[in-house]
Amino acid sequence: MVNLSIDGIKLSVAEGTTILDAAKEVGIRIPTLCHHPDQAVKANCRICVCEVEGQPLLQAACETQVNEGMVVRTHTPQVIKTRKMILQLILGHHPQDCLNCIRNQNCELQALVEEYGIRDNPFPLKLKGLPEDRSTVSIVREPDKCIACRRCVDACSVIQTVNALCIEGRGYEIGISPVMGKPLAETGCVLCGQCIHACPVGAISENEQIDEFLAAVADPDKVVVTQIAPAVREAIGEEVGMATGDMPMDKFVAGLRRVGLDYVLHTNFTADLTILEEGNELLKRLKENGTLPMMTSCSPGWINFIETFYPDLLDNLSTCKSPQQMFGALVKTYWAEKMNIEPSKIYSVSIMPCTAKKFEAARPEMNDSGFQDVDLVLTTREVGRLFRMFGIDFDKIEPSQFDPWMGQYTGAAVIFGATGGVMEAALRTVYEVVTGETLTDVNFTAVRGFESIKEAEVDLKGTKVKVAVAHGLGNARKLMDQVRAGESPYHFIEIMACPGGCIGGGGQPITKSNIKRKERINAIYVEDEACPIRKSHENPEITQIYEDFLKEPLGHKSHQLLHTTYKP
Ligand code: HC0
Repeated sequence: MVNLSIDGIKLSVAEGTTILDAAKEVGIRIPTLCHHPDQAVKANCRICVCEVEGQPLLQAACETQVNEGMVVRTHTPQVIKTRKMILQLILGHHPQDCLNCIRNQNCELQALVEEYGIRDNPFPLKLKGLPEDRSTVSIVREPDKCIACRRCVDACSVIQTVNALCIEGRGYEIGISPVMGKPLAETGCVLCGQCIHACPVGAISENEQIDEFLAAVADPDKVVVTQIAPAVREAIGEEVGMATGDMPMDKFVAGLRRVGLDYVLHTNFTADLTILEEGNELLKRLKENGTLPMMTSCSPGWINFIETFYPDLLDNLSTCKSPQQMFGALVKTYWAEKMNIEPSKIYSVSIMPCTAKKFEAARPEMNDSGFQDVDLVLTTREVGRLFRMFGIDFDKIEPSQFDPWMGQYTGAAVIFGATGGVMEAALRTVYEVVTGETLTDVNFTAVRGFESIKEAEVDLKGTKVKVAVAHGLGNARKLMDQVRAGESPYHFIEIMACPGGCIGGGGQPITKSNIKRKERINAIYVEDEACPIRKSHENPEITQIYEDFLKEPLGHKSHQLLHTTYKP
C-alpha cells in the first residue's frame, strides 16, 4: 500500500493507483474529458492537472501514479486557473450552440464550463467550418464540435476493432476524421454507435428522426404501430428521471399511446418467434451436416461487421431475420389481416436501443410484406425526448396493456437484450424440443455475465452441443478468426455488436461506463424471473401464429417472411 495526502486528507491506496482514482476514494472528483473509465489513459486534454509537492509542473491526475509520502492538491488557485484556461482554449474553437445541440444538458464540456464559472473568453471564437457528415442513416458527425479527446477512436478501434475513425492533423489542426477523410458511409463503419457513448460532447450523435415520427402520428391516413425492443424498458426510465430498470412496462405502454401511437406491440413477440425458427435451423444443421458453427443474426452492427470483415463466413450466419425485421414483415401481413387493417395504411415504428437498426430497417431487401417492412426506427434516447416533450408524469399516468396478436412474450424474449440472452433463450427451447423433457432449471448461468467470451456445453440426451457467446466486436473478431482458421470447437455462437449486448446499444441513454450496462443486465434478469412464462415455445400467441398463419417453423411462409440472405 502507498500512503499519501490529497487536499490534507491522509489515505492509503494500492500501488499503481493514479491520483485520479485515489482522490475518488476520499470523495474528491477531479475533472476529466479525455479520460474514459473503460479505455486506456490518453492524458491529452490536461483538464485533470493537480499540484504535486516537489514537482515544478502540474501533473495530469489520470496518468500520474501515487508515490509514498506524496502530497497532492487538487483545487489550488493555480490549478483552477489552469483548468479555466484549458476550458477557454477549447471553447475558442467549439461552436457555442449549446441551446440547440443534441447533447444540451448532457455534455461533459458544458458541465465543466458551468462548474468552473466560465463567463468570458480571451480567446476569440475561431471555428474550422468543417461540414456535417450525414452520409449514413444512423449516425451524424459534426466535426466542428470535436474536442479531439480521442475517446471515439478508442471505442471504434480498440473495443470494436472496426477502425473507421482516426486522428488527423497536428496542433490546432488536430481532429478526428473517418479514415482517409471519407464520408462515414464509405469507411466500413458498422453503425454500432459506440462512438456516441464515448463522445463527451455532441460531435457524434444518432440521426434524430423525431420530426418524421410526429408527422406520421399527425397523419389521419396512417395507422401508426410500434414495437419495443427487449433492452429498451430497462433503460428508458433513465431518460425521465427514474433509476435503471424502474420503468413499469404498463406505464411505458401508456406513455407511447400518449405520444400518439395507435397500437403498441412488442419485438419480444418476434424474439420468441426467432427462437422457434433459429432453434429449428440449428437442429436441422446438426442433423444434416449443415454449416457450423451457426451464428446468430439479430444484431445489425454485427451483420454489418461480418459482411465487411468476414464475408467468407456468411454461410455460418443463421438465415433468420432479426426480430425487428420479422416483426416488420408480419405486422403488414399477419397482424394487418387479424386486425382487418389495410396494410398500405400501416406505418411501422420500431423503438430500438440501437443506431444500426435504422440502417437495417432501410435495407432495400427488407420489403417481404410488399412494403418497406419497418418505416421508422427511433432510439431509446429519441423516445426519452418525446416523453419529455409531451410532459408525461409517469407517477400519474394510467397504466395500459399491449394490443393483441403480437404483444405477448416470455422471459426468454426479455433476456435477448443482454449478452448471452439469445443463446440462453435458444437453449431453453432446444433442450426441451430435443429431449422431450421439461427443464427443472431454466437458468443457463454459464452464458450470463460481462466476461468477454463465455462458453458452455449442453448435453441434449447424448448429443453434446458446444456454444459460445461474445459481446463487442473485438471479442467477436477473436471467435471469427478461430472459425476462419478451422479451429472453432463450437456448434452455435451468439454475437452482439455492443458491449453488454443491446442494453449497451448505441441508441441507449448515454452510458459512460460498463457499470451502468451491468445494472441494466441485472434489471433484465429480474424481469425474466418475474415472467409467468419463461420459454419461447410456451408463448400462446406464438402457438397461435403457427396454427393460423405460418403453419410450421422453417415452412414456406417462414422462408418468405422471416428469413433472409446476406451480401458480401
Ligand atoms: Fe436487440 Fe434484438 S435483442 S438485436 O440486441 O435478437 O437493438 O433490445 O431488438 O431485432 O428482439 C437491439 C435489443 C433487439 C432484434 C430482438 C434480437
